[in-house]
Amino acid sequence: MVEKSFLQKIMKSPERISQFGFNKISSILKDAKALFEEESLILNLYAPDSDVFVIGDLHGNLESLQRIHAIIQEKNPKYVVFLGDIVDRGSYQIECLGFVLSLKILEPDKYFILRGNHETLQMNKYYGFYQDFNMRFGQEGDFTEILSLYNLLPICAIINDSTLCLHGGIPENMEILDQIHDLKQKELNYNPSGSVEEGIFQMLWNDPKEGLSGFMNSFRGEGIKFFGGDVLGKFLDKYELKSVIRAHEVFPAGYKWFFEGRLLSIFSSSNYRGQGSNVAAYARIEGDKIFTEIIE
Ligand SMILES: [Mn+2]
Repeated sequence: MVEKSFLQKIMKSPERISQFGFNKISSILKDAKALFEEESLILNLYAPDSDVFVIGDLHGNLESLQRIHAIIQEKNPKYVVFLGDIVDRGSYQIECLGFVLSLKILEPDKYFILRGNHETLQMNKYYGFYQDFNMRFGQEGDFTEILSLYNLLPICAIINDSTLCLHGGIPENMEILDQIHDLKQKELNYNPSGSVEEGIFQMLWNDPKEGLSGFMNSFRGEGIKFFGGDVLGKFLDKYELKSVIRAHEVFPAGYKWFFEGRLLSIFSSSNYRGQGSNVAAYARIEGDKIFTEIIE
């Protein structure tokens, strides 16, 4: 077990995390994995009388994460759900991952971390976390410990039996929530059409598109789809849900509503495409209602 005082030190000065060496990171990963092993791929969280915060992509933006943390300290929601894409791209990737995992270990019943499309080896090799990690920890670093953590992360969370939270969107495989209900872990290396893996893959990658009926191929790559309001409606009806909160796309205001308020897209890393390009936002759930909050 990693000492609480060490986790608190990381929360206080996360920029120092890689100075402590990989052994310390490894002990954090181990403790976090023990917690994720207890969670299913679908989380069910109930907080009818208090707030739930939902946080979008961070992509190594430590400043945004620290601002969010200050707001959490002040407002004290019952649960905080991160929608994934903690790493890649930004300057403080291992710092953000270490910070978020420290939150989880210190308060496991308050903080929940879902998997994003960047919580995979392929994306980390393409967008920098793999190289950044190896540069910082050299020979002693073992990236497989990061990958095994990814495979334990939940895919979605249902808040108050009403709001589905996930990174990307609705998959073509409408049975997916029934199929993954009792699963605790899933490697995402193989995704033939119609499989559970393909369904999860699309939940991490798909994007909403106004005016579209059904699904259509996305420019993002093979197997990735846009989904329209009609299929979102079918999915919500099937599982008796009211709305979706997702991340995965940046908007200047930090958020965007789709499909007459049935889907909210949020992004929690500010200045993602350079200074002034976007503000960061998060979602606040109160019962079955969703509000957007700006971080700065
Ligand atoms: Mn993403």
